[in-house]
Amino acid sequence: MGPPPILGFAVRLSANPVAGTDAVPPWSTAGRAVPVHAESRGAGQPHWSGWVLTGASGGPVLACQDGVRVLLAGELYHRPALRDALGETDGETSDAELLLACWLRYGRSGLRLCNGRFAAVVTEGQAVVAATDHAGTVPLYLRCGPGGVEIATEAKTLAHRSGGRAPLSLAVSGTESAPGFGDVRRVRAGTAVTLTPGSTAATSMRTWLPPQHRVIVTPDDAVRRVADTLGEAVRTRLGTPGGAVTAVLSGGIDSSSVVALASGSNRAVETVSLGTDAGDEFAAARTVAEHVGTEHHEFHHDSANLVRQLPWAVAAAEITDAEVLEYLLPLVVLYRQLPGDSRRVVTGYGADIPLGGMHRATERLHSLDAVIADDMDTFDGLNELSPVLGGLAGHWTTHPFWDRDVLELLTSLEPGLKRRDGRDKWVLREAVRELLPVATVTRPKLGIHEGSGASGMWSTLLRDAGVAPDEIPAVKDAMSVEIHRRVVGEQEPPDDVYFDTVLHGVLAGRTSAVVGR
Ligand code: IOT
Ligand code: MG
Repeated sequence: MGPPPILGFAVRLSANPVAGTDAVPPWSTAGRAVPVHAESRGAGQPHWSGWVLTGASGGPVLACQDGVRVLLAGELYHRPALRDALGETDGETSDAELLLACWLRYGRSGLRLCNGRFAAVVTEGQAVVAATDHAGTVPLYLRCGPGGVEIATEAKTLAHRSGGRAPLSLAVSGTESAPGFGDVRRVRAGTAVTLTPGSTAATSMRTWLPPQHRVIVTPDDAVRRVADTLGEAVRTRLGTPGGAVTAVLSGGIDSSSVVALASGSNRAVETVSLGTDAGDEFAAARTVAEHVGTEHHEFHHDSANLVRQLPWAVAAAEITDAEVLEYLLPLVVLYRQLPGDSRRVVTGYGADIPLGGMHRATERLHSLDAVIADDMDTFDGLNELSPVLGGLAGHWTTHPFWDRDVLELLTSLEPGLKRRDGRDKWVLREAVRELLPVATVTRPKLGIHEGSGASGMWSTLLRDAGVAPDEIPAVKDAMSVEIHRRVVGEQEPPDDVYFDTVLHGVLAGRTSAVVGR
């Protein structure tokens, strides 16, 4: 199994039937667009229209029963347990059908049961519910208007339709305004928003919150729990038995753990690493690939050319945060370079957030936990785990460290299990010690933006254009905002947006702002 049946959607739910079908939305995800159309069956039920993006072939787009309709992009990861709880005996049930069964039994609360990587729309009676998974790993956007409510997995498909309309100043419960648009709202992580077409009134329900408490368990117990929970999360992300899996491997402890656990499931795993003239981690990745026995490939890239692909990263992530874009850019470049399409890709992304891995200089435990709590409070909206990052090259990515059970466990472990014996991410390193070479288990963290030279090269290009060192962060931010305006707001193809043109435009704007002051 490669990608799941549905990768994304842009649908409209309206009180009155909609004539005809709009043009295919300008999404970045590669896939086949299939129209969705479902007429109301009375009782004020909304009409559905719009498009879904399919990866694999076949299958109905909407799951329907007893007046409830479910659209689900992405996938669930605890199907056997969910099937048991629902008394489902049919092993072939699709994830949309499982969510439907869950809804019929538990109502909206059924969303609280789901551990997956998904965005969903459910209609029942007059109500329209837009829901994200626990961590909002499939971004979900909506816009309410007099004609109904539009819901989509890419903001640009809604910006496309706003046609310069004045922003509505409404604050829909459970949503935040999406960067760059007045009237497009992003559904928060772990949230289900209930709306009625034609009305701006909404209610929201949280389906998950990051744990605030910390648990004390013995080191042995913690190590065992991490090994079991992470092993299960990797196993459930590998797709159908025998299917091919690709892992993006840096040779750091996070991605190496995923590779070792994936290979342990009797699975042929292909590992891929990206490096540039400005830096690479090839030797570390090769050590792991040889130890575990994967088919391994290295992708060499020119660092200046890598940075010039920034518009692709902005189009995929739909964010304006330059620091986060530096993390995502090398991955987007790597996904675009992978031969073939429809790969199932596992990553080690996100492990550093609950384990405090980005804060290796933080000496004292009490501040380690403070930064972990802060990172767990602020991830929402950064879209670091968005499927569009790989989806623009036709691949489906999934992130075992942000599995609901793994994330909850790692976040809640007391910080002394994360920093221990002078080592960061101690509990994870111990959990996979037997599976990996000693050099990998003890290897200090190197961020992807450092390892690939992406952030250094972006700075170099700015310095070469005359930007003073203390101005670099502000110029990176301004460039990100301008690229976002063009590729998301105006839906320009990323290849039509030149890095150097944007840079010179930003610098000219800054000069005139200073002169005009
Ligand atoms: P890093 O942890 O270095 O990389 C994330 C994942 O990208 C790795 O686990 C690996 O699967 C893949 N990867 C990294 N480098 C390469 C490479 N050269 N070739 C192939 N694959 C590679 C930033 C970071 O340091 O990435 N990510 C942090 C979180 C950032 C902070 N965000 C936040 N506070 N909201 C992380 O937790 O992964
Ligand atoms: Mg990492």
